Amino acid sequence: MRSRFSGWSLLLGGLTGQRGWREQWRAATPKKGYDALIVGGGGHGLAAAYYLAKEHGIRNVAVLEKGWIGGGNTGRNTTVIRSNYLFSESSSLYDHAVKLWETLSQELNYNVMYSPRGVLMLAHNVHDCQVSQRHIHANYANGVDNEWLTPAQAKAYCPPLNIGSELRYPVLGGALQRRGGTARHDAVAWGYARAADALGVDIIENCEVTGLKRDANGAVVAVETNRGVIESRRIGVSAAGHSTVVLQMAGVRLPLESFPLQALVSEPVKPIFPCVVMSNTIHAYISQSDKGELVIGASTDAYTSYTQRGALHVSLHTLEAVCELFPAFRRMRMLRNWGGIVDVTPDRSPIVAKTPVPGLYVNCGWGTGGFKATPGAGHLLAWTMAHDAPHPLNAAFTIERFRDGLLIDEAAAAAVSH
Ligand code: FAD
Ligand code: PYC
Repeated sequence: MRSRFSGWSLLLGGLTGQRGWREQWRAATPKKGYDALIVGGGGHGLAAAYYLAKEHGIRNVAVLEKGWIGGGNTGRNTTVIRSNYLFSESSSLYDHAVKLWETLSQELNYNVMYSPRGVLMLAHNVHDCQVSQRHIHANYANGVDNEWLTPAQAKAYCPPLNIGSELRYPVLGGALQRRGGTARHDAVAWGYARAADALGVDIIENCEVTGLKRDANGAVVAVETNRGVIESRRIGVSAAGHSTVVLQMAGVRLPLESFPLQALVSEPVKPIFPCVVMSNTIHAYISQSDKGELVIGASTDAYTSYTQRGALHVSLHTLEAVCELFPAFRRMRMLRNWGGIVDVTPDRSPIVAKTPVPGLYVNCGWGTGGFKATPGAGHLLAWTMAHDAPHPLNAAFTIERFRDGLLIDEAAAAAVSH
């Protein structure tokens, strides 16, 4: 064990805002070279480093993070976990992650508070009902749980839900994935970071990658950073929201756009909300955290941006929808709101793949839905980097699918309107 800190110091540091454990990460001075580098210290990048060390014996690894670990989308999302996607490629990919979630706390010896409390996706019109049924049948065929609830059954599952006929968008039913749920986002970053560190991985914060160096054959050989040049012939980029910027450093163009996505939390209250409810049609999703806050998310802003904030009217629109669906929450006060930057592909499916540049790999394009994928994305990126070839589960999620027209169109399953 080489771990430089205990779980308690991580937890207390995070909760109290003390910088103690972060100082210790920063103390990890980059070495001249590594067997593998990961650009981006979000959950995906940290998980990839952990699995490289744990499952592939590649331990001379560094994670380079321009800010602090988990400070990107990993620490900004609403933690919805589910695998009820339409196409076989997608539901297999996301279900791989759900299976890893089920034992992740034991795997990392760190409580990530995975809570399979059920994700209920509401239907408000005939189109929604048909799309939901199609997903349910497709999921059933792929061995992924998903079931139809009538309005009365939905109300029984989630008592605060208003199923009255006076609603502008009445609840006509919903698709319930019982294995879906939530987890604690910062614990996921810390759990992977601590476990990777214990296996010898260097986690280097305040280290922004500003360039990618290539040899005469075009292969990557190093990254340029604000802390100097760091050599490696195996580099995985997992820099959600900024993937195009980093890949462009090696001349690789990605079909991605970056959008703000916002969320907010209420004042904490006693347990009142038993599950996760999502409504794509009226742009709201809601759950309750273990601290008691209602966790509420909106749709993406309409414009591209790298600012980690969004327009207020988008959140207000979401709150109107929440108040209509859950009238009991009308008088609650909101504590804080924030935004993240998500990178979105034309087919709303991710890219986890080799790039045309030898030694360079990318994990991106998870859009509004990559938190749920964290263990799976890290696992598959590590596999792809270790074998210089994709795992069967991410074989379809290439960059070339956009050239070849082999899209995996999950716009409806994304569940958050883009
Ligand atoms: P991040 O955590 O963003 O990590 C990428 C890291 O790369 C960042 O820390 C960044 O600082 C770093 N980086 C960038 N450029 C560089 C560079 N040049 N050098 C070094 N480091 C760099 N998904 C769900 O499944 N369920 C949800 O409920 C959900 N809700 C969401 C709600 C909101 C408001 C937002 C914003 C997102 C939501 N998502 C959700 C999406 C999810 O958060 C992301 O898909 C996921 O967290 C991506 O994880 P990551 O580790 O790839 O990215
Ligand atoms: O992908 O389930 C999801 C999601 C919920 C909120 C944002 N994304």
